[in-house]
Amino acid sequence: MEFETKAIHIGQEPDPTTGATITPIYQTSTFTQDGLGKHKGYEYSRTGNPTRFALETALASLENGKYGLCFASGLAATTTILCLLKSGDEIVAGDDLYGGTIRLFNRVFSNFNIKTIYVDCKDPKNFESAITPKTKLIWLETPTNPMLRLCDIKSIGGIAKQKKIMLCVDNTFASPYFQQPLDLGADMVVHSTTKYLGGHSDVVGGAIILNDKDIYEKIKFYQNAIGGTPGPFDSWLVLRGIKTLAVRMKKHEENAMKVAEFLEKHPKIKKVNYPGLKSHPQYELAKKQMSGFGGMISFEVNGDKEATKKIVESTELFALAESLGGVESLINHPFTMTHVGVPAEHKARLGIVENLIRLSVGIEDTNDLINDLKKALES
Ligand code: P1T
Repeated sequence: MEFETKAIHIGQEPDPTTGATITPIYQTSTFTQDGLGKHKGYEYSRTGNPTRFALETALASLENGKYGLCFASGLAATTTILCLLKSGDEIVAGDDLYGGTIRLFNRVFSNFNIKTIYVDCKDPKNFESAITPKTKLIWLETPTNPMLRLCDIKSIGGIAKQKKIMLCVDNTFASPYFQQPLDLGADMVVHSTTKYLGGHSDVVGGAIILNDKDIYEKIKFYQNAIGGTPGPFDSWLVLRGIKTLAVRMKKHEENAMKVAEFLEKHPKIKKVNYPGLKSHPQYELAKKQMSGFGGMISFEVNGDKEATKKIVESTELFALAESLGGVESLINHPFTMTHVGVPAEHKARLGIVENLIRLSVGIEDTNDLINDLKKALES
């Protein structure tokens, strides 16, 4: 079955009790049992809920995975994976990650004596060199937030397998429509479903998809034991979102490509980061491991913080907001917004400078978006 069909049908068969074509929102915290030890598969909604289960099943199929597990946010999903580790263990992570993920590694899990070593994510050899006998997990995002760099999943997956270390890929930026990390050798995929999967900026959620039964059993235990699960309505919103993921991603990409080309030619722009541009240093890798380049762009403006501030405050269609992946276009200043908590030297090393702007290109009319940016750049 092809991606578009799976997104609409897998896990979403007509409701067995009523025939409802669309998966109902089972807005209940608990399930009445027929007798002691006799129930219809559900007991309590933290442990399991039919609307959430439909979403978990659908997401597993979209990532070509056997198992899916959903969470109340992307960070709740990440937290649950990190609970597989023990005090003294180490994580080797790509250096360019969502600021909240870095905050979780540096300021929460470090308190439990779990150390994260960040490496330049562009070269797989850097992951290999940083591995020690204590390394239990390799963590990466690709494309990265906000620099749009790539990590070679297949090569890093080979290193992880050889060293018997788990590899987790945050696939939020590409979405499963453009990239399927499990097929490239990752052990786990994590998503902020808040983004492209939900697709409408109206829900916060997360997911983990994987193939290994033992790791699945452990994470499922932690999902219930820790309790960072999404409610039925939030699960339903993401389920509705993924039905149109394929058509949305095509338009996000079409718009982003044209916006990136426009920005690259503009005299006020110093540098554009978009994996679909031939000028991107990892363009060949992008073509190899992704089936499309996505809707995220970042760029450096010629000029100082004030010039940058003026641009992000002048767009009318691009809303100045955190988050990404919704149908509407957003503009973000990583230095003071999404990546504000990243230590200064870490930001400097990555190039998260004061004149860096990030765009989540929506699915509005292409020319309207370009005109909006043109006006803001000339303001
Ligand atoms: O916000 P939440 O659903 O908890 O997801 C966290 C997260 C995880 N991974 C990536 C790649 C992300 O981009 C995010 C959240 N990012 C933003 C809010 C942002 O504006 O970049």
